[in-house]
Amino acid sequence: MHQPRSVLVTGGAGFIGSNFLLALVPRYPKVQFVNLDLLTYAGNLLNLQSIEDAPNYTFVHGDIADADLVRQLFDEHRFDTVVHFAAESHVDRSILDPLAFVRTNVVGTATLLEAARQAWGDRDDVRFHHVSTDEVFGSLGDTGAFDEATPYDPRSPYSASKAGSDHLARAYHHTYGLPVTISNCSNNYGPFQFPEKLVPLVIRNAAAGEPLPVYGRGKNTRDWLHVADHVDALDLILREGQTGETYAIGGRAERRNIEVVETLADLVDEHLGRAPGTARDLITFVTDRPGHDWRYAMDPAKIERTLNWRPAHSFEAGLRETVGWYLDNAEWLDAVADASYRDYYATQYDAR
Ligand code: NAD
Ligand code: TDX
Repeated sequence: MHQPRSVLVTGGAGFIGSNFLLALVPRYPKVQFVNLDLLTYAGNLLNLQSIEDAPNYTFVHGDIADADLVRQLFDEHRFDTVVHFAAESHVDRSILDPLAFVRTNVVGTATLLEAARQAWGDRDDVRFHHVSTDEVFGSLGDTGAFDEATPYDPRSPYSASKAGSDHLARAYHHTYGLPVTISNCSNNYGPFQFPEKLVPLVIRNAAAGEPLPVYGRGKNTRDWLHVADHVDALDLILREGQTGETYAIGGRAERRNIEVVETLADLVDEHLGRAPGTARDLITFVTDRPGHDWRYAMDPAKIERTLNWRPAHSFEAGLRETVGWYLDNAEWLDAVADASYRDYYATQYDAR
C-alpha cells in the first residue's frame, strides 16, 4: 500500500489531469499536489477554478522536457509520487505535426523519469505512474480485445510516441528498479475535454447548427469510459497497484462512431427542446483520417479482479450527463474554442 504525501501531477490543466485534480485535491486534504503544465492549446486554468485556492494545491507553468525545472521541483517539493498525464494527445494533430509529439511524449517522459531516478535513488516508498492509451496496441478487427499481454503495434505518430514513452517507463523499472506503474486506458469522455475530440466537438457543433463530421463511413469502433471512472482507477492504482505492473482500463462500452454521433445529436436536440432529428440532419461524412485504426476494445479483467475497480457510469447515463454539462457550460466552450482552435478546425476541413 502506497501513501502519497507530495504528488507531482503533469498535464493537470488538460482534460483527464484536471478531472483528476478536481477529484483528488478535495478527497485528500493532507496530500500536497503540484500541477506542472505548459498550458498548450489543450491546457486551461479555467478547468481548475474550483481548487485554485486550495491549501494543498500549487500550479507551476512549465515544460516537462525542461530538465532543470523538473529537477528543481523535485528538490523543492520532495515528491514521493508522480502522476504523468502531460502529452500531446490528439491523433489528427500528430498527423500534421509529429515532431511535437516526439518532443513532449518521448523526450518529456524521459526527462521526468530521469529526474525521478536522480531524486529517488533506490527508494521503494515512492511511485511513478505513467498514464497511457489503448492505441499503443494497434487496431483490432471485428472481434477480440486488448489486454496487458497484447504486443505493441502503434500505427499513428501519436500512438508511436505514447508507445515510446511506455517503453521508457518500463525500461526505468527493469534497469534501475524505479517503482513504476503504467495504465493503458480506452477513449475517455466527460467534462473539460477540448472540443477537437469527437464527443465535445459533436456536442458543440450540434448546438451551433454546424456540420457533424464523421470520418469514413462512421463504422470505426471505440470503447468509451467516463473520465471520473478513469480517475478512480488511477487513484486505486497509485495506492494499491503493484510496481512493475501494467493495468488495462476500459468501460466495456464499445460503440461505432456513427452510433455515438447519432446519440449525441438526439441528446442535444432533447436538451435544447428542438424537434427530434434536427441535429442528425447535420451529420456529414468526410474524408477518412489517414491510417484510421478500425477498432479498439479493452479487457479490464485484471484491474477488476486485483483492485476491485468497477466503472460507476453506464455509457448512456454518462453521455446524457456530459451533454448537459457542455450545454450548461457554453462559456467554457467559447473560452477554449478561441482563434487558434478556429484556425486548426479550418485547416482540418480544407484538407478534406
Ligand atoms: P489533453 O490534451 O487534454 O491535456 C494534455 C495536457 O498536457 C494539457 O494541459 C497541456 O497543456 C499539457 N502539456 C502538453 N505538453 C506539455 C509539456 N511539454 N509540458 C507540460 N505540460 C504539457 O490530454 P488528455 O486527454 O487529458 O490526456 C492525458 C493523458 O492521458 C495523455 O497522456 C493521453 O495520452 C492519455 N490518455 C488519454 C485518453 C483520452 O481519451 N483522452 C485515453 C487514454 C489515455
Ligand atoms: O471529427 C471527428 N470525426 C470522427 O469521425 C473526430 C474528431 C473523430 N472522429 C472519429 C475518429 C475516431 O475513430 O471518432 C473516433 C474518436 O476520435 P477522437 O476523439 O479523435 O479520439 P481517438 O482518435 O480515438 O483517440 C482518443 O482516445 C485515445 C484520444 O484522443 C487519445 O488521446 C486517447 O489516447
